[in-house]
Order: sequence, then C-alpha cells, then structure tokens
Amino acid sequence: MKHAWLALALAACQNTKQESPPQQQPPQQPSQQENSSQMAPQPPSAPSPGSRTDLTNAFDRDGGKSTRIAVADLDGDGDREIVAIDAKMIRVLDATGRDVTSLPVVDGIQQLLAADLDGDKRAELYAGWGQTRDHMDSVAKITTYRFEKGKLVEEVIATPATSRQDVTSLTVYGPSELLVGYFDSKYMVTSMVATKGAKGWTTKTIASIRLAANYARGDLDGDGKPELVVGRVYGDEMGVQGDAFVLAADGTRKMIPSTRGLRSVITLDTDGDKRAEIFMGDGWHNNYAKEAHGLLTTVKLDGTLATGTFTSALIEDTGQYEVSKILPATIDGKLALVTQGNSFAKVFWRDNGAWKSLTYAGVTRDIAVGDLDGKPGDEIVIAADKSELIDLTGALR
Ligand SMILES: [Ca+2]
Ligand SMILES: [Ca+2]
Ligand SMILES: [Ca+2]
Ligand SMILES: [Ca+2]
Repeated sequence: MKHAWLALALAACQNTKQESPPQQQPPQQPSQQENSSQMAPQPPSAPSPGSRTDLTNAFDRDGGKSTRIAVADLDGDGDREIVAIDAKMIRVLDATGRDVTSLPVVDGIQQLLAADLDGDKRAELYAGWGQTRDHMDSVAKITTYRFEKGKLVEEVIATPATSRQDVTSLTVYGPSELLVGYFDSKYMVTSMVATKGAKGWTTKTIASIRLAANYARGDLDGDGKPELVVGRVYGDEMGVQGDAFVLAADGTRKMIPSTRGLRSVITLDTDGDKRAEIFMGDGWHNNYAKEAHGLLTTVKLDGTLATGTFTSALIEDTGQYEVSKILPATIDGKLALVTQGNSFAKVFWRDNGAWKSLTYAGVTRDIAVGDLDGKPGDEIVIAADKSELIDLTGALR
C-alpha cells in the first residue's frame, strides 16, 4: 500500500489540475479491460521463481520499512554489501542480511545510487533527500557516503534552493560526475552535474525542463562521447503527454520515438556494437488508472546523431500502468533487464533474438541487483511486504 501511496502522491505532485489523476487509490493489479472486463479484479499473484532468502526482518525494523535499497561493494573487498534506507536509518548489511553498520537518517529518502565515481574501486552511496510522508519538513539535499573504517561517512554535495523539495533522479554522468535531477519549482526539473574535485564538490546546471524527471547517459552513436537522454511523464505544456529526447549541450532536442510519457529510462549496449540502445518504461498517460500501459520499449539509433534515425521496438506491454525502474544484470549467463512496476516486477532477456520475460515479484518498494553469493551472475534484492534476495539461476528458460 505504501507503493500505491507513493505513486499517487508522485502523480498528484507532478500533475497540474488538467493533468490530475483521479483522486482515488490506483489499482494494485493490471487493468483487465481488454479481454476480461467481466472478471472480478484479482489480487496480484505473488510469483516466486528461483531460490529465495527472506530479508524482511533485515529491512523492516522498529515499525519502519526500507523504501530505497542498493547492492554494492562499499569496502572494496570484492564482496558486495546490501544498503537499505528507511525513515530512520541507513543500514549496511552483508550479503546474508547481517548488520555491518548504520547511520541515522534525518530527511526523507527519495533517490539512492551506488557507484564508484572517484575510481578507488570502492562504491560510494549517493542519496537524494526531500519531502516524504515521514519527513514533511525536509529540504532537497544531495549527499554521498563513503565506507571508512567500518562506518559510513557523510558528505553533502548540494542543497539546491527550491520551492519543491523533490529529487527526481541520480545518474552516473562521467568519471567523478553525478547527474542530479531535482524540481526547482512546482513543474520544472533542473538537471545539474555535480563534480568531485580536489577541493570538494562543485555543481553546474545543464537545463531546467518541465517535468524532466528521468535521465540516462550513453553513447548512442558510437563516437566515444556519451549522449544525455531525457524521459518525462508530461510535455512542455499543460495537458501534453510526455516524451523522450536526446538533449544536446546547446539545449537542442532530438526526439526519440515513444508511446507518450516515460517513467524510467536506461541506456545499455546489449548487442555489442559499441552503441548503446535505449530501454524505456513508456506508455504513461495522465489518466493512468484507465489509459496508461506499462510498456518496455527499446530504441536504437541508426547513423549519426545529427542525421540518423531511431528505430523503436516494443519488448512487452507488461499489463500494468508503469514500468518504474530498469536495471541491467547478468543472470544465467544472459544479459538481462530487471524491472519494477506498480503491480509486479519482471526480468527480461533475449533468447535467439526474441525477448522473453519472467515475473519474479509482485508489488515492490524498490529493487536492486548485484552478485551477492560469489557465484557467477547477479542476484536480485527486493524491498517489499516480503523483502527477499532472489537467485534466478536456472529460471530464465
Ligand atoms: Ca564489500
Ligand atoms: Ca569509490
Ligand atoms: Ca555519442
Ligand atoms: Ca551470483
């Protein structure tokens, strides 16, 4: 129910009056209007493929529930840790869910990214804080945590001045560079690059674009320089559906074909041609309970950025209203896309050129991937009513 509340609150916050979703709880299961309108709604099934380890007691403590999680090697010993953040604590756990260290939380956690931006072979945590139900007085803030002598050490990267306390995204931009998306006013999202230098962090604004919440960075045309992909739920004007585009340094946009708005986007070279494809969770609609489709779509650029064209292919209509997160992983020796949606979570992989999918969980608060057992391949961690470590080895058939 927390996820439903978050989705509703997010949609409500991001909407104008004209774009407002119905003021009701969104459905917890995929809409069934297409072929079974007479069927009573079914509760989401709770599929549980693979071998699973319960992490609920590790993630949910003292009445709190972890809403953001990550998997990364924070101390550089080659074994990954699990990070879980709730309204009161950041917890670092080992791969089996045992406590390593923790740090009290004073703000509302919105975004969490684990990445080694400083190149010391140890991942840092990057966190975007702002107003949440548990922290209504929080202001927008970006912090980083490094793991030092068994403890987390915090450093503030930026506290952007804004009237809306809402960090929308954290993305690796380049070596020592973090891309931050945050609302600078009710509808406008600033994209800002934070750079770690010898004297600490400096920031530089790229753009302020209406509702541009989602970003991805990848070399789409194979010229060795990464492009910046922007995806958003709504367009430049009130009542205009969302879109996706490549944002050039001079602010010009090359539109990327999509079905209306995006709730998530990543870039990843899955065919080995040194050019990244775009994977997007598109199909958003302002009347999301009735009209939105949680699509997973792939787009490839043929030719150069200046003159080339995008080719788009639908991977799947997942039968829910959004695909809210997409993570690359290697599972069973296959390159896979691990996704989160509002009703269920699916993993996608290619089999002889065709995409296949498997539902691995129902409603989740967050998902993360990484190798946690030391055996080849990534495992999936979910924060949910039943939080789990999921090993899908042998399940992608
Ligand atoms: Ca470690
Ligand atoms: Ca590092
Ligand atoms: Ca490029
Ligand atoms: Ca593994």
